[in-house]
Amino acid sequence: TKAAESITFLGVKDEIPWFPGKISDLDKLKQEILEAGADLSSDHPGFNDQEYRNRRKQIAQIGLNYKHGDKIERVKYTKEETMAWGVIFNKLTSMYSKHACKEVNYVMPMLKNNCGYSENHIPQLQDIHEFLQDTTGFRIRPAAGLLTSRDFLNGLAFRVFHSTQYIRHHSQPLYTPEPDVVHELMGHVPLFADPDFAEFSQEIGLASLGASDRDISRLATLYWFTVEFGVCRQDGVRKAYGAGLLSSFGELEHSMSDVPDIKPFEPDKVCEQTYPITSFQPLYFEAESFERAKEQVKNWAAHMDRPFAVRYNPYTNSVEVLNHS
Ligand code: TIH
Ligand code: FE2
Repeated sequence: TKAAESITFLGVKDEIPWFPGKISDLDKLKQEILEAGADLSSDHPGFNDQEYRNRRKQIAQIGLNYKHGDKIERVKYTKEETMAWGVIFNKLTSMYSKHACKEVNYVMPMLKNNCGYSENHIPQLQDIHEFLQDTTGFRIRPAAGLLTSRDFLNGLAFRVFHSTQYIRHHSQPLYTPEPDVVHELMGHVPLFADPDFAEFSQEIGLASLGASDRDISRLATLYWFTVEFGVCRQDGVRKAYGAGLLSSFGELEHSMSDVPDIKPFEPDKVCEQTYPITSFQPLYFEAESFERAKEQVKNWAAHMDRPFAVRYNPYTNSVEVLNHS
């Protein structure tokens, strides 16, 4: 990430970090393809599998070449990859009726009908992109690898979701510490088709534009405890809406048990909470509804240390900067 927090010197605010002003500016974001040691650390199941590592490099190339407006290249997934998907797909969908929020259960049949979701087929990003365009206007961009929190959140301001395209190593389908196509397609995609959730996600994105490093880290934490690991209460019962829960049958079960701590979703507290990234979460925050959570995040963002406000122009897919002093 670029600059430090904005500093006031002789009354002049400067050092506002660069941010994308129009949707095609997202082509300028740097995507890291991490090499072993960074992404595939030695305890990763793919670390010693040279074939797996080459495969990931090959798929990452699609993200590296991608420019705004391109069609997303289709991946010819192997038999082994499709089988791994099928095992997880069946297990997860069998748990959704009981543990997933109602929005996910409403959208799943549409994904089967429109995007080829099935146990025998790994859905393609381009088909999902077209479906989301028709439902909430969300877009998918294939990502070569990890983006910084700032870049990733900035994408959400434009209703753009950066998605990985490779699949987890088949030896450990239950849980993986990094995003993969199962996590994106089972975890994130259903909710990006929900209008309230789409707005909620964009709200976090807009708050991240030109934010200080400190606020970016707070927003990334808010994102973590909602979009990734959020639970909510529906008809008096705890349900999962976080993608990290919906894509991991190990953690989905864990989050619905009485093992973890559950606290109410309050942005002021949530944004300062620390969390582990390679194991099940010991604590989840429970939202009342996406609509309410969106209002809460909006109010929180209004008090951020940022010398301007932004407004999204959906006709031009660009950001208007307001009252910049
Ligand atoms: N742990 C999730 C899974 O096994 O599907 C993946 C991730 C969630 C959040 C970051 S990576
Ligand atoms: Fe995710």
